[in-house]
Amino acid sequence: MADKTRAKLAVTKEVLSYQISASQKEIDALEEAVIPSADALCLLDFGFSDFDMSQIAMTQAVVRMFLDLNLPQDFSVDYKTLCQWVLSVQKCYRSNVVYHNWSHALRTAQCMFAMLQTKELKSNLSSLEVLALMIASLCHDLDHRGVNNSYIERSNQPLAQLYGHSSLEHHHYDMCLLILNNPDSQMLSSLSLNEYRACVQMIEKNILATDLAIYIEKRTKFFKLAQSNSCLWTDEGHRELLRSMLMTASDICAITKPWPVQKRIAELVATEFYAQGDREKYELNIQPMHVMDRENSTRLPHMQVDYIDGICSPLYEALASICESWSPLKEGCRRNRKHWQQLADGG
Ligand code: 5BB
Ligand code: ZN
Repeated sequence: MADKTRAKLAVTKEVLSYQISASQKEIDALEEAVIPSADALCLLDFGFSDFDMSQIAMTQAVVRMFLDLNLPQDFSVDYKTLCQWVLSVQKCYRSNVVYHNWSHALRTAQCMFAMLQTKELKSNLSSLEVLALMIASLCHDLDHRGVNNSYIERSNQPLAQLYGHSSLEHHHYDMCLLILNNPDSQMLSSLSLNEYRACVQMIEKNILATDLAIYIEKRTKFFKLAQSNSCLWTDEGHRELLRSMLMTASDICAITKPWPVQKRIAELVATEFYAQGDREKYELNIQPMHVMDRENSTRLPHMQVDYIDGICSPLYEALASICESWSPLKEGCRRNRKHWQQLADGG
């Protein structure tokens, strides 16, 4: 048997053992609940944080975002199916993973929602694009194991043999489709075949775009486009590029949050990184990357400054130049850089 077939079987077997539907009790509770408004849940606020939210409020927040974007109406999604889909997605995030868990998924979807509710995107994106962006942002890290692609490749897991690159992101997309094809949570069942194809194709591209390596590859073109002030909306290639950048901007939005929130999330990222570093040292007997080695934990503020300068700021600056309403993201990032720089300087 070819290696690839063997790998596919191993991954499929693992995935088939998952119980992806929520319990009837949870489904009834969400379906019968009165969903608070976007204002009450702070869903339009770029400073949104889920730290004080209950599990049930978090699922209600997702339902509220879909309702306010008119998605159930536009695509004839019945309410029960929407509720079951949200609960299944929540269930397929691992709660023992400290950063890449359901909270991160919700924060990503909320940032996407807040961006989608600005007039530039409201008037220029199609309803189908909005649907694909919301599904992708909530599903983009499904079944994350708290380790990165490099670990998966080096530990020789079946997942690494399936796809040549972006192993994890391909898996997140596969999980997303698994949930969308499950009879209980078939949100896209009323779409025409053409709409369905276009939608899952966009979802796939959106999820794959959250691989940081892909972002680095694509961003130069986007920055040039943003600088040139040329029209983004007429060319499908440009639209796809913008959708990718919106995905990354939402994925890394923790860096734009009020300082206490940013500090807490950075500690979660560090905890996950060091856990991977420990596994590399003690299970794989290899020297972990600098950022994943807990020996370097005093360098964390420095690393965050480098992360902001190298990855985050350029993106939020380009986005703010396209849409003034997104400048709070840029400003939040700038404020956090000051805090990290101060800590790096020993204050
Ligand atoms: C990011 C790219 N990586 C392959 C090497 C390290 N860099 S980094 O120097 O920009 C960097 C980013 C270093 C340390 C970091 O966190 C230390 C706790 C971070 C960092 N990344 N900080 C954050 O607050 C966040 Br949020 C992130 C994103 C974490 C998820 C990224 C997972 C992508 C896997 C390739
Ligand atoms: Zn993510």
